[in-house]
Parts: sequence; structure tokens; C-alpha cells
Amino acid sequence: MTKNKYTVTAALPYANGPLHLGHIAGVYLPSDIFVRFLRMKKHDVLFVCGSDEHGAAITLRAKKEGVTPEEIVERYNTIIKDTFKNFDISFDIFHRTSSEIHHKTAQDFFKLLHDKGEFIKKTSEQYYDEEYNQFLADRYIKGTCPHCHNEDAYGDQCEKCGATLNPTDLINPKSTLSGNKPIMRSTFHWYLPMQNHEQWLTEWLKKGVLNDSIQHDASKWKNQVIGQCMSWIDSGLRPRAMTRDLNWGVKVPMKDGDGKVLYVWLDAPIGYISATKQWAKENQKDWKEYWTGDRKLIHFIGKDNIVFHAIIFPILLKSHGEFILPENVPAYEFLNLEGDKFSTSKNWAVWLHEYIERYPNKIDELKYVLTSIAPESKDSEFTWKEYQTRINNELADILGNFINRTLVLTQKYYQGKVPEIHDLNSLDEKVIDHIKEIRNKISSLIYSYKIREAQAEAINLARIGNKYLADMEPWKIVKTDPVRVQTIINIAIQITANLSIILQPFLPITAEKISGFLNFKKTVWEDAGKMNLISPGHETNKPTILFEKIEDQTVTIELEHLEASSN
Ligand code: B3M
Ligand code: ZN
Repeated sequence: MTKNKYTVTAALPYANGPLHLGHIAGVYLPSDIFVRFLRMKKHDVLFVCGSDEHGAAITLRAKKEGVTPEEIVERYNTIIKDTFKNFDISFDIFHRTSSEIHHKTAQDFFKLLHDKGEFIKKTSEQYYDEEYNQFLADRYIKGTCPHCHNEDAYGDQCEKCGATLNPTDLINPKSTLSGNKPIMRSTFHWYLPMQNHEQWLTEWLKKGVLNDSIQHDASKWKNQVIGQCMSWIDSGLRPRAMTRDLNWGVKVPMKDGDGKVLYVWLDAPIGYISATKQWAKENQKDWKEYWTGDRKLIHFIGKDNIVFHAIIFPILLKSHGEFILPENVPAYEFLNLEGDKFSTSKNWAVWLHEYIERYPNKIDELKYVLTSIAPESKDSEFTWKEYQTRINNELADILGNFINRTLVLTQKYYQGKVPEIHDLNSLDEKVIDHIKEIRNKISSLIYSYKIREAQAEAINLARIGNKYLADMEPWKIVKTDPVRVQTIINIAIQITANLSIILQPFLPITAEKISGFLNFKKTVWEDAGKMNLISPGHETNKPTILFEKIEDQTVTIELEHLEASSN
């Protein structure tokens, strides 16, 4: 088994609000499953995240609430961090970009690039709000998108059509601070001449399309990611300002940098590096090992973050010169909610911390549903009805039922002791072959970021077990053919043991419970696929119900709650 080394990052959520199911389905859950799997493969893996505490997202929220940006980031860093913990997302560290170590890391990075001559300093005319005495970049300015005519496009991006914009692209620009029409005023900034990087970037991205050199087709990039990057490059890369005239952020470390901070999209991805540094410090490791050499750097993100991770950050890393570039940037599309987009401002959302409060014992249930509908290649939708159907028909009726039947029969017939296995017939053999295939299928799906299909395969194993028991009907022949029943139950126990292994990345709490029932625990991926995991005579425990069914009433209550709290 080759031991591969991975540094896996999950997009740093802005500390300006709590997490909703859309965030989880499209970044944190798939990355967590991927990482849990890599750990079971005994790869060397570091999983980092943290909160993004700079940028207009924070200051505008503070202005809206009439509090300081510090207050906002303190509040939401805590909420987000606790929510991840309660949802059992297994980051090695959840850091924050307001930390000292981050400010220093980002400043050093900027300075190094500056000293290498990687920036151009230039003066230009920019929009300015006279009432607030502030230049208006990014989200400080709104207007009509020149592409789709959405009237609420921001100065950096139109959230409707996804186009990346400059403030001067906007039709009818308005300050988001005062609502006034801005004037033009001149200011200087440090720019990254992205156009100089076009050639290597194109070649590197193309390698991403073809790359199947490592294992399986693990490193193939998603079409959407390559597509978005190439269309950006084809429309011509331009110099992009790496600094802003603001006072909230990482101070520009230059003599003439007064009143200026680093562009949030320069400092935020460096947050992955500073999080690594902090983790390394706490664990007596050398942080550089996680950003150099033959390590694979993987960025899990949402689709609105593609160009920042697949174009701008790689240019910065390459210009720096010492660090590896991402091996892959698995980006997810968006999750919708009951026929509409998730919206913080309209409060059209299922907030994860509220879900956990209401259903503290249904963490794996939600994980299962979100992975089943993950927006891997196109936008998808969460509905409470589907939540109910998937839990009832798949988790309870298939997985729960199979595990329960197997263990209850083992108790009933053999006082919990695993029976002997005797001669196998062709049906037994078919089932056994299937189990062996499934382990490999799941691993190649996970290596290729097809987490949703991988989970479906894992549940398929329970489906096979469930059907096997239903077809063999041991309860009908236990009196007449007790030897045959021993074989059937032994096989069902081995399938259960296999499930306790392969479910670990997806449903860690459930896998742990199954292990408890079996009185057996294996955490190495390669242990799955075997049919002699548990020896005859081994004592199992009495099972409890794994999944309760979701009543219609729960669906009704949740829908009413959603309608009532939205505006
Ligand atoms: N904070 C943007 C977002 O939440 C952002 C990601 C930063 S990753 C370095 O969409
Ligand atoms: Zn648009």
C-alpha cells in the first residue's frame, strides 16, 4: 500500500453568520468523508479550516447590526466552530484569520512577493463614497450586472450569473454604505499582473484535465472547474489589485501602506497556511512539510470560489516559489431549499446549529441525506419530504432493518455467539463476491471525489445483506435445517462487520454503534472485503434500534417553521 501525503483544505467560511445546510452539503461534509477515508487508508493527511474574518462580508454585517467587526467575528467564529464540532466534522484544526500568526504569515507572503518584483504598483481612478469617505471596491458597491442585468450585482461578482466583475463593469453603480452614486477619485495599489501567468496556468490546468498518473482517475479535475477557469483565461487575464483602501484586514506591510489592507482574497487562502502553522506548533510538527514536496494539496470549495482557488491562489503560490500547487480543486454546485435558493437575508435556510439543537440524535441521518443529494455536478435541492423518505426507506428499512435482524437472530438462535460457517451454495458465493467488489468500488469513487455514488455503494451492501436474509428466510428453516441457518447467520454477521468498516467515513456515529453491537472494531479500510472478520464463537451484544422513522408531523412542523421564520 502506497502511503500518500495529503493536505486537505475546506473553504474558510466568513465569520458573518451561522452555517446552513447548503454550506455543509457542498464543502464540509464531502471533505470530511474524503479525509476520514484517507485516514482509514493510512495516508498521511492534514485537514485544515478556519473562519475568514476579513473583507466586506464582515464589516457590512457589523454596520447592519450597529456593532464592531470584532464583535461580529468573535460571535460567529464561536458559533461556527461549535457547530462543526457538534456535527463531528473532523478538522485537525479550525483556525481564524484574525489571529496574529495569520497576519504575520500573510504579511510575510506579501512582502516576499513584493521583494521578488511580482507586483506592479499603480494609480488609478476608483469609485469613492463622499459621505463615508471610503473607496468602494468589491461588496461596497452594487449595480446592474452587464451580463445578466441582475440589479443587485456586487463590484466583484454577480451572484445571479456567477460572473466575476470589476466595480467599473457595473451599470448604474451605487455605494452599499450610503446608497449614493459614487464619484471617481485616484488611489494607488499593488497589482498582481495575472496576464503574465497565462501560459503556464493554461498548461497546468490542461494537465488537470488529463491527469490520471497518480491512482485511479483520482486527480482528474471536474469539468465545471476547468470550464470556469478556461473561460476566465480566454476572456483575458488582467492585473488584479491585491490591496484595498480599508482599515479592517491585514495591514499592508509597506512604508507607504498606511490606510491599506491586503485584499481579502489574498489573505484568506493564506489562512490555510497559517492554520497549518498553528496546528504544527501545537503538535510539534514542521509545517513546511505540509506545503512542499510530494504532498497532494486538495481544496474543497463551492463553485463561487473556483477562480480564487484554481487561478489566483495558484499564481500566488507559484510566484512565492516554495510551495506546491493544488493537486485538485473539487468544487461543488449549490444546494437549494424547498424550491428556492438558501438566503440569509430572507432567512430562507435550515441553520445547522438549530437542526442539531432540535435533533441532537439525528446527526448521521442528516449527513446521509445531504450526501445523497450533494450538488456534485449540478445544483440540487433539500426538501424535508425527501429527508423523511430517505431516512425511512433507506436508513431505517434497509440498513437498520438488516443490522437489527442479523443481531436479533444471532441472539435468538445462538445466545449472541457467532455460528460456524459450513458449505457454501452459489447464492452465498454471489453475495461474498459482491462484498469484495464493493470495497474497491467505493475507494475508487472516493479518490475521484464521487462521494455521493460512494455512499450509495456503501448502502448497497446493506441492501444486498437485507435481500440475502429475505431470500434465505432462515426463520423458516431453523427447525428443519439448523446447519444451513448457521451458515446464513455467519454470512450476515460478516456483512454487518463489513458495514461497520465501510460506513465509517460517511456515518461515523452509526458505524461506531454497529461496532458496539458486534463487539468488534476495525478501522483500516483494507480490512473490509473479508468474509472471516469475525470468528465463530465470538460474542455479540444485543442491538438497539439504529434509526427511528421520521413522522409526517415532523415534515409539517419543519415546513411551517421555515415559512414562519422567513421574511
Ligand atoms: N470566505 C468565501 C465564501 O464563503 C470565503 C472562502 C474563503 S476560502 C480561502 O464564499
Ligand atoms: Zn450577472
